[in-house]
Amino acid sequence: MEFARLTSEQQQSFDEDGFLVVPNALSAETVDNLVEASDRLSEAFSKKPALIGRPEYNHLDLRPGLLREAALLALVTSSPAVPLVVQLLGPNIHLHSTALIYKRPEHPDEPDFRRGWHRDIRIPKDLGHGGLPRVGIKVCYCLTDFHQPNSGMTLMARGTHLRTTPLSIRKGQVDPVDAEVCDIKLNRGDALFFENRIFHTAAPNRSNRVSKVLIYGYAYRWMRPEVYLEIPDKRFLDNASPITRQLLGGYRDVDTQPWALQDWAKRYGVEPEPVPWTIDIE
Ligand SMILES: O=C(O)CCC(=O)C(=O)O
Repeated sequence: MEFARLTSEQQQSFDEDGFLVVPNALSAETVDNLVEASDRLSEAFSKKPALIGRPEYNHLDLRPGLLREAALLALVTSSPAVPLVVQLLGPNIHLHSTALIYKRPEHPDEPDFRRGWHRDIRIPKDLGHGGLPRVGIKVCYCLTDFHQPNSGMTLMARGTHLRTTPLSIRKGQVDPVDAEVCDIKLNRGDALFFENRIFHTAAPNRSNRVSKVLIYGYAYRWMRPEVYLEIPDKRFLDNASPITRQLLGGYRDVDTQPWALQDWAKRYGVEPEPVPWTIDIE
């Protein structure tokens, strides 16, 4: 996996905002290959005619089976995005989730489908909103341009990863009054990183083209991957590169060191400070 260094500006922006735009994370040729593979996976959806007044039929959120496509499997170790994730979270990570999201244009009068502000992985349901840890990062790869507002990109509430209270939404409205809602302008090939604590929501596509993204989530290895994630078989993993093997859960347990990414991080001088169990005192 080719090295890309996380800049101090990127680190600061991610720490402050809870999200980060990585321009040109994918080459034009890679996007073409991903679109071709994604269109194959979404063929049944695309063949169905759009249904007026039924936004749930005009929106695909496909999670299982993505890694059966070679181009989507290769994306698991994509550079520069994954090297940046390794520097933000550290090397003890694996792939936690995958999603292919297509949104057909929605009529302006239709209600927002799947609009719902949330934090990922449901951690606050158990621990509350205060003092939450950063345990995962999703990388949203744009397969189409998102140049106009309301063109289907996931909305982010800037800085809310540090919030200790729920968002306040006025009755009858859909967006918070006490947070800055960001509908980020992105190009095909850009990646939007967002961490598990940031409040975000699906938003409708009011443009005149289908919006397409792939979202890959990485999290610490002590977090169980989503159940739908079909890991390629043992023979594949045994022959895969060490980093692919680690990211796809090829190690026996969490007590096994994350050798592949640990070595990689050491090689490029980006390994995190060690955290000892004990310290010597006089
Ligand atoms: O469909 C979307 O844009 C929202 C995606 C989302 O909320 C998520 O991946 O957690």
